[in-house]
Amino acid sequence: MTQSALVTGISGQDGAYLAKLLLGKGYEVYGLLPRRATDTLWRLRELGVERDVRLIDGDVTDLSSLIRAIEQSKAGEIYNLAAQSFVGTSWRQPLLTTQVSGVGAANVLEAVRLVSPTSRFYQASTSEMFGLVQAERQDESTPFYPRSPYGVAKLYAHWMTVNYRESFGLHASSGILFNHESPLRGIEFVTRKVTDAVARIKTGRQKELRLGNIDAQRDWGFAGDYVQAMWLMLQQANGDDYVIATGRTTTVRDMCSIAFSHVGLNYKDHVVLDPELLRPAEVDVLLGNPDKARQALGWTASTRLDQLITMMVDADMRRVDKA
Ligand code: NAP
Ligand code: G4F
Repeated sequence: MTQSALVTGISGQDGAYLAKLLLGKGYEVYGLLPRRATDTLWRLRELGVERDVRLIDGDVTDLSSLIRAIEQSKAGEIYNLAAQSFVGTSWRQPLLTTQVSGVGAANVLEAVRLVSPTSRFYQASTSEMFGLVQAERQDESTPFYPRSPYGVAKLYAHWMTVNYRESFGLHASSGILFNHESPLRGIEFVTRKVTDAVARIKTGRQKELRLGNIDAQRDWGFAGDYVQAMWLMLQQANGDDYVIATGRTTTVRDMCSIAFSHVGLNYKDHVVLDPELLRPAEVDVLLGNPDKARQALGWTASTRLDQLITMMVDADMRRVDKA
């Protein structure tokens, strides 16, 4: 029998890669799509799967739409990727971030419990929950210390996932994913902001790139690798929590250097530090320990940062050439 999966956040970076992965495995893929005034399907289109996914009108802040989506899709696997996922915005819209990224996950868990308690559930948790890190390399037992309203909202969603697993026996897993990027990354995130600027500067469309804290360090991987880990978690006998990371960390400054030098430029000639872009509280460094995922899921990150960043610069060069 054909398996079906429901993905919230299907129009986002991970939603698009996950939809493509699941379709390739023969799933019927349903996506929860919130009503927006503009077209949000460009990522599914770029991956060539826009016509293959079945979209259901709904929103994670609206429980009844989630109940309808689970009934309609009859999904055996439910991936909750929906979020207000930009950390910077979470200080300016803390309550919306709480509703979407925190309470939204509780709504999905409730809908699963009420409608389809044997379905398997994935929660998109995040390394932002580690925030002010309490260990040099963060793993599943590292204490959390979120530093943004987004991190706090995600920590609530994480513990609700653990709680529904322990209280109701749901097959519920929390993937604590470290930063992952791709040519489909939103332009507001630092890697894509940099690779887009590199393409514009190289082709004379832009002169400078304004950045905030370039000494921040992140454990960056490729989104295409990370959605495989999501799927693997739901294939296990029981729900659990897993850190998904590369195990290497790099400064924003060094990531810029990789991006600019790929097209023969020096980042020092173009990057301008802008105090307006500093955050009220910063996560200085993230470095994940993915040993559990390697041992239990057989998962490892297969794309190096230089491969990822050059892939993103090349994609942005093609985009600006076409524009
Ligand atoms: P993204 O590109 O920002 O996608 C977020 C998705 O959520 C979009 O499809 C968005 O739709 C949707 N959404 C927003 N509000 C919604 C609502 N009220 N109801 C239903 N859908 C809603 O994020 P991503 O990078 O793919 O990340 C996927 C998930 O993983 C997110 O939960 C994120 O917080 C988490 N995560 C990401 C990373 C990372 O490095 N990428 C790391 C750890 C965890 P619209 O565009 O129409 O608003
Ligand atoms: O690319 P970022 O905005 O990603 P951030 O804040 O680490 O969050 C991303 O990863 C999380 C996982 O750890 C996800 F949960 C979350 O949804 C999102 O996908 O910023 C990365 C670093 C920060 O330290 C930031 O201060 O880059 C620094 N930075 C320096 N200048 C900048 C800029 N970030 C952005 N977005 N824009 C800048 O101009």
